[in-house]
Amino acid sequence: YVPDTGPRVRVNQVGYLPNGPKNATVVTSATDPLPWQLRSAGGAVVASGQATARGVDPASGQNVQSIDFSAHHTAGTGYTLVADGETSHPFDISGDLYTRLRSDALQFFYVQRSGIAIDGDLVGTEYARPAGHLGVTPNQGDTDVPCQAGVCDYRLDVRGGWYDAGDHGKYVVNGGIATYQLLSTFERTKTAASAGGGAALGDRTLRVPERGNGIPDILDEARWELEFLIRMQVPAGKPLAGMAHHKIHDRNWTGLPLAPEDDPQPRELHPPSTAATLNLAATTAQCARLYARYDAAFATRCGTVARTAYAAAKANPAIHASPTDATGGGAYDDTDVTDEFYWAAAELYLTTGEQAYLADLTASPHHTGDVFASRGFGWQSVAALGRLDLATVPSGLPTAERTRIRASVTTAADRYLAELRRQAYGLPMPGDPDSYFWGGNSNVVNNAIVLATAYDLTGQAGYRDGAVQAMDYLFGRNALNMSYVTGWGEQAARNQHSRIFGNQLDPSSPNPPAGSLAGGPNTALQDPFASQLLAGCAPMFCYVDDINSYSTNEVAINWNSALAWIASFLADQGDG
Ligand code: 9MR
Repeated sequence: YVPDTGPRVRVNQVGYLPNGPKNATVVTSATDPLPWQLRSAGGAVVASGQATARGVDPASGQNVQSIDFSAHHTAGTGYTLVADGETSHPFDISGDLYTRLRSDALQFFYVQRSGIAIDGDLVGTEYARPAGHLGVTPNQGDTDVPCQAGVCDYRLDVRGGWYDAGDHGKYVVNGGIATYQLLSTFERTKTAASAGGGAALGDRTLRVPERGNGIPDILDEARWELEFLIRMQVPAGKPLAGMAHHKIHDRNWTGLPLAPEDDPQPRELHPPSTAATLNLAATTAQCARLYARYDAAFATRCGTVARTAYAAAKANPAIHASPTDATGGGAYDDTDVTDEFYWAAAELYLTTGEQAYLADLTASPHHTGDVFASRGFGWQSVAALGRLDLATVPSGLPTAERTRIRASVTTAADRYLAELRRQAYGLPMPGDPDSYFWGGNSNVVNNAIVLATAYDLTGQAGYRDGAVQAMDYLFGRNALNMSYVTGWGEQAARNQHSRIFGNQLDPSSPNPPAGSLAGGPNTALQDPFASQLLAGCAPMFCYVDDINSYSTNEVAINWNSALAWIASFLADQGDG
């Protein structure tokens, strides 16, 4: 299988910020440096220079050269880059490049909502649908859901929240990191100089039904999930009270497409887990500090849940989800919850200032450990979430501690910058096969978030440029010449695996909305479609924009939450 990858000059198909870095990659057989030309929409040569030969790039298997045209600052649309007889896809140079990405990336969450009708007047009639999983036939949930056999003797109302990804499951550990990243997107606007106080993320910036209620829309969106996460807590008086059920999903896997309201499967609560409980504690602790000025009663409720969940996790520190519990939904298993404990203690400390939480986080191995792996962080390794908040959220941390914690962020950012310079395609991730895994695009973004946070902390332009340049890879500067964000770039992913967005299989079903991030290349080829089609692929080629390939081409809330965070950062950079 040889995909059509179009012109051999690979650019960020969305474009470049006028004063930002501008890099491209040429696939070529030439080993001597190639001349390049930047052309305006009218075809005039506006800049030219010589590429740098990079040899064979291990991640793609291609002989490549890189082009740096950062010195050209003039805004315009329809630029192309020409080298080796090839003309790139067109792109813009503009300070407004990412303004709309901020809301597009967040829009995904509204369309993924469970338990509420999606309003076509807000997001387009193709996305309008009745509420899913409110107990209306043929649905069998989520208002009165029993446990799996033998797990509990009660039923819970666990309506609401977001569908996790292309399936109809709802998982507390993945809801946790996604909620964290939305809340962090908002909190950053209060702490980072370049966010200008956050006016761009207010009430009426998103197309959500709550717009105009006096509360920033991103908090309304995050609350939709927080209310669900809180419902997953084991009620007082029951065994393991205060813990959170790990997940709720269908008894059996369903086919696709399948609109949520048409899902006939029985829904089941799966056992509580320590990891889920700590995700609940961490996000409700964030909630308690961020909603206080908008809805004091809700903030207080969150604070109570955070404390009870954290206490329950400490009393039950090793109840782990089973790796084999993966029928009808994903396992999201994890046997090391030291990072979840660190993250939850950090959030509780930042919210309450209480010494007991500081003592717990100080005693954690992650307190002084390096929490920034080269392959980024994700739902299973969340220590970085705590570390980033300890570095950025105002607190009573002793000065020396804060200095050390902030230095750990810039040290990691320095490593990601070095990696990005090593990579011929400019991404802040290593080029070995193991660095291309299920959902890895979000880990690329998460490393960009560390770079962006280093910029927020220091004001050093090199970190901002690194974060900006990392996005080039996602928007088309890659071996497939493909943007992984729907609606963004000439050649973009649009057939992501999803039961809701099934256009490839049923023309009456929509494609994912603009701003939806695909999981990305995965060398493990963990679905039958990809393993048959892509066997033997070089890492960057282990991806296909086909709805059947769930292990390379799914949408997911934890991937779009990373995109939403970095999109908001990018939008704030204006003509950076
Ligand atoms: O994102 C998850 C990835 O890290 C795991 O390797 C993979 C297999 O367990 O599962 C991914 O999460 C999926 C979940 O299990 C079910 N809903 C869809 C998620 C995205 O593909």
